[in-house]
Amino acid sequence: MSRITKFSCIDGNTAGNPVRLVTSPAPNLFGKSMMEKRLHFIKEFDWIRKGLMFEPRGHDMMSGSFFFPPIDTANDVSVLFIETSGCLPMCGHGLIGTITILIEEKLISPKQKGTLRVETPAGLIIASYTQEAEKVTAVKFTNIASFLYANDLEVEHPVLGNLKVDVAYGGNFYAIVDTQKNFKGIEAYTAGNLINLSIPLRKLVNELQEFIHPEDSNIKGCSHVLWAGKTIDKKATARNAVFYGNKAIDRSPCGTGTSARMAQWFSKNKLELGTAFIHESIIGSKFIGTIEQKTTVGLFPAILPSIEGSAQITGYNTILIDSNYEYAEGFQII
Ligand code: PYC
Repeated sequence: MSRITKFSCIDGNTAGNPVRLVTSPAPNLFGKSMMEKRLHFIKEFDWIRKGLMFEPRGHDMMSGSFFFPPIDTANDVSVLFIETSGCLPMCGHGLIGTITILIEEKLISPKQKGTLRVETPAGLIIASYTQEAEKVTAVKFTNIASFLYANDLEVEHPVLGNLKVDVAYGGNFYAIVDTQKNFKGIEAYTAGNLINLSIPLRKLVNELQEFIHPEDSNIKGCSHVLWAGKTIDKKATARNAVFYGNKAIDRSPCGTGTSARMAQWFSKNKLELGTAFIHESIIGSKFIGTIEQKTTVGLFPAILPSIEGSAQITGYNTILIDSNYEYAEGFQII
């Protein structure tokens, strides 16, 4: 029997990267936290993610979210991130886009205008937004605690040769490749080159050691690769291209990547509390990061980074998933 599910979505874009907010229907998820609800979604409802993110309804970079009433009534909303790469514990560009759409479309009523307490699988995030008339012009959120997890790992990359790599956590684990003898910086490579270089690098890094969040073992594995390079704008602090999933290069500066990068710089005394970290993406779009506070995660010295950026609604989209269609769960060409 064929079952057709009709999803109402609002599409947006944060600094170049897509955000598809599903406004209905949302699956009924069980769990005492968003992490538990995320696990329920992955077990029973992953067909929705695949159908809405991959071709023919999405594309290699597609990214989106669902929103739900908060689990703790002191908060405003809870958010589940869906991407071609899976259900990320946290997604910075996704959160900026989701908040912009929720507020501009009046889909939620914040308890306190201008502030939102958002439950995500990675933890509680406090965000603020500014609005001019109906338009949300900026969203700033204080991310979960971010920290450098491993320093100076050495890998023998099949194309680049010997590379030194740090791994930091900013909501996802990032292998960070700074410009060095065997890596000339992102300006010397195409996006396609960076995808091809990332796939073996991520595999090699994960073979070297395990990456497990000290306070939540559901968060494990180095899923993202952050390649560094020269800034385009002289006012920017740093530039990066983040690889994730099987074929995605983030068009935005990447919120969780920027958080991981700030944690790495902080632990190397390259960035101080309160100093603006203007992070550029592969297309030159920007987020402003700031280290708001020092903290610890398990035995790791850590920071609470804030990320500021803006997003734009690009369209209203009604999407059908017919369970009988051979591409109900989409496809990806690798
Ligand atoms: O902004 O955190 C982010 C993100 C993760 C993957 C793509 N964007």
